[in-house]
Amino acid sequence: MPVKFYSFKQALWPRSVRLTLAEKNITDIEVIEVNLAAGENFSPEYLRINKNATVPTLVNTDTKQILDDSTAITEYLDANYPGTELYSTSDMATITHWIKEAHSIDGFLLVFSPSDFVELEHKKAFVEGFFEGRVKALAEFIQQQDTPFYREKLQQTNSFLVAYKYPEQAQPLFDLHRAEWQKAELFLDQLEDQLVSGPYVVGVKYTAADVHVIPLLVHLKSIKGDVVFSGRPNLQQYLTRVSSRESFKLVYDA
Ligand SMILES: N[C@@H](CCC(=O)N[C@@H](CS)C(=O)NCC(=O)O)C(=O)O
Repeated sequence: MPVKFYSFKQALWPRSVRLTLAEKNITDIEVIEVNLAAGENFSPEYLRINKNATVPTLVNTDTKQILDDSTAITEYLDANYPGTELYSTSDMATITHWIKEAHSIDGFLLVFSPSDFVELEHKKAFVEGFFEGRVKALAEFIQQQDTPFYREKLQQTNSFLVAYKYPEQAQPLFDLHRAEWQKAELFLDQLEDQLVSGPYVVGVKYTAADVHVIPLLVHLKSIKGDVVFSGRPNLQQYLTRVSSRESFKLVYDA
């Protein structure tokens, strides 16, 4: 298959692409798992197709086209494959607005940092386990090729690990987490208002805005639990509604 989709099942933004594939019933794309926990995204081979070392990436080996961002990929898939239209021109401005809003929240920071000592204890084993393979991979790649990018990634990873190892030094990470969570709460409040007219983000039609908002919503719920829905009944109903779709089941139950 000439089109290859580099993904990681547990990661946030590849899920927008996976929802798109499912909604449009696209099956002739090869899915390649890039294990972020093992630092596979930092390999020199992967950096050649995605200099940011992120998933998702879409590569068309026939045309040599490479897309290294989930928004660009969902746009491309919608424009180039038949099936349900996810970007309707009449709603484009609203769709683009909600996609941008969803991507302005730092899902990486929220999942890997704690907001306080209780969360720190709660997340410690998971974060240390996830980062272990990443640190090992980065150290190995640095030996092969000592680049500022690798050094920066290693330093960033270590700054998280230091906070878990020495909680008395964790306050700066608590502050970063709380500021980001405040931003996320604002996003959730705005989405709650937007969903008054529902049933989907942009109105009566399920669009690319849903394809990007849903993974963020599920991600935030997995980090913070039902507090995400506290005082936000529209959001709760929305998630119940979209989770009954086949695309959601394919992405989240598989
Ligand atoms: N703007 C990018 C963001 C992609 C992104 O941040 N992906 C995360 C996973 S959800 C990643 O690959 N992180 C790399 C890492 O953990 O080192 C997009 O929408 O594709």
